Amino acid sequence: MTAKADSSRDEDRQGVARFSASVDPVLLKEFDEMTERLGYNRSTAIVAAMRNFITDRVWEGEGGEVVGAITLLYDHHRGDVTEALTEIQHDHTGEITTTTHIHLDHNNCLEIVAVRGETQRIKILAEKLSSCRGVKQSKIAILKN
Ligand code: NI
Repeated sequence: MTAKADSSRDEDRQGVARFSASVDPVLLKEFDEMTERLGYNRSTAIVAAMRNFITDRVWEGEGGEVVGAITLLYDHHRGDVTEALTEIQHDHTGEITTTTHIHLDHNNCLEIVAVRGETQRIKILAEKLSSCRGVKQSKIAILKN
């Protein structure tokens, strides 16, 4: 996936900046289908995505203490994912306040890892958990404490 905004902006209209971007056409098709399904136009959806990106990532660049949750969906039959996730969590007892495990169905598990700690440590933990082989989806929701 590549998304690259270039610097050619047209700010003729008061309060509106225009820009062009290069994206994977398959991604653009998916994006347009989703925006249409949700009843947005492309500009409104891009604005929402930009705001979410800023809100979701602002904590990463600021340092200090953060709090939040790392949510993971995985199939516990796949490889040693359960053991790997447990191992990672045992290496981060200083940052993890609670872990809730929900057996969703025969295969799938949902794990919500509540965290509190220094930005860089949380970033490392979130990266390790979400990139663990066997994790199908992950969502990192971190807030500035
Ligand atoms: Ni389970």
